[in-house]
Amino acid sequence: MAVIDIARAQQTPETPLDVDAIRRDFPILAQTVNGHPLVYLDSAATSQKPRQVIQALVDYYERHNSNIHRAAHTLAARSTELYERTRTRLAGFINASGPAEIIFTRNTTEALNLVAACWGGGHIGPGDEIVVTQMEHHSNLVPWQRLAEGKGAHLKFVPLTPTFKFDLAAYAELLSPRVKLVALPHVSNVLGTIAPVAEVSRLAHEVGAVVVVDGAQSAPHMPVDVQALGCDFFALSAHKMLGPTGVGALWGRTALLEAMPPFLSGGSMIGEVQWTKSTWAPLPQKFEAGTPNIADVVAFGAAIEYLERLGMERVRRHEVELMRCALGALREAHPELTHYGPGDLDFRGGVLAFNVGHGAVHPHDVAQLLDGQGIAVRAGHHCARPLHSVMDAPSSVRASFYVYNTTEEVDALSRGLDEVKRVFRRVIERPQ
Ligand code: 7TS
Repeated sequence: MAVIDIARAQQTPETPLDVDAIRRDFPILAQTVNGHPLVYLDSAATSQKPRQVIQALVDYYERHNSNIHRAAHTLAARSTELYERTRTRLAGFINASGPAEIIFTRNTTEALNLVAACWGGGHIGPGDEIVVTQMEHHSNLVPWQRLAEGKGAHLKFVPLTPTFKFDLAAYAELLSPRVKLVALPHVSNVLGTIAPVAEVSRLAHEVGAVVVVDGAQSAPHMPVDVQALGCDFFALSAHKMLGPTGVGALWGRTALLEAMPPFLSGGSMIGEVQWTKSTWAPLPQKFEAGTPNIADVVAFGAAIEYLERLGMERVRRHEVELMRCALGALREAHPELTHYGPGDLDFRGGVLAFNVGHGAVHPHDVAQLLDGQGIAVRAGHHCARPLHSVMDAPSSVRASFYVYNTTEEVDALSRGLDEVKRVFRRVIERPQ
């Protein structure tokens, strides 16, 4: 008999998340740090994991562990089925055409490197152009730098508008038949800027370029539909979306993936092997050489299931409300902060980067004082060094929100910044 989840059946995208119930699923949050309740505001670096994901990992090792796609025994069949179930679930989660379009990797970084090596290797030549943005994480910049350097191609950068949005008009100006590839983050890990990917894809396709989306900061936080986005490749990391570390995925269009050579080679990715030559397995095995991270892929399935149960529209709404609350509270109580990122929340994910006293207080000092109050934020360049030159700051403090964060935690951040202001009062008040 089907079990009807009444709470879920009554849930609409407007129903707020039950954050108290969610927090009970995250054992790590129920601790004190430096004598204060932990306030975890670093989910853009990595999210915490619910019991359901941790339990899936334990269950896998206690009951199912075996290598996949090989032996005929029961455990092997079961672990293969569990591993492939995550692929199917992820395909549904991002609306891929089918599970064969999902390639498991170690993380977003590896997924992007796969595209650079296997698509870029065959399609980029001397004089070609690769368009990226000014807000790249290094993972969506360095692989394209290396590809361009190796092939005699050129990188072009889409600028940001003065309000830290993706400059669509400047992007359109950069496009020409020389552009073979456009790579961009769906959501910036520093500014929170949401890029207009559907429009970017449409314009890129008009000049025959493929579009690679770094979805590390969007897939965890908002509904993602790769068909609606119109892109050609989409990369993500499980560890930022309630799943374990060590697993990521690349989605690509079937025709593109089929035409690409393998990334790594060896076991599991072959069709026929002779002494001097081999053929390749069909998708997706062609891109999954060797024994993959089976247990973590299985547990990633539990993370996707958890997010699906919450509903991604509700996740997005929750973060918009937290951002609204945070920007309001901090602007009022802390005029000494410089904020980076769009003020318009329709164009902004749950990422809040700032500096104190125009950067007079070093971000590491801010983070350390906040840590003393149990508040975890990240300080530094957040793997986006060139972007910081556009922000006119060598580094910044970043608070980032997720499903388990509360408005009380936003208040705690504001109180924590009171302490920063108290300690550094003289530095902050010094004329710039
Ligand atoms: N792209 C973006 C936009 C990211 O935010 C990150 C990780 C990556 C790519 C790379 O992901 P990985 O899983 O391959 O490492 N961002 C961060 C961050 O902002 N703080 O720590 C990691």
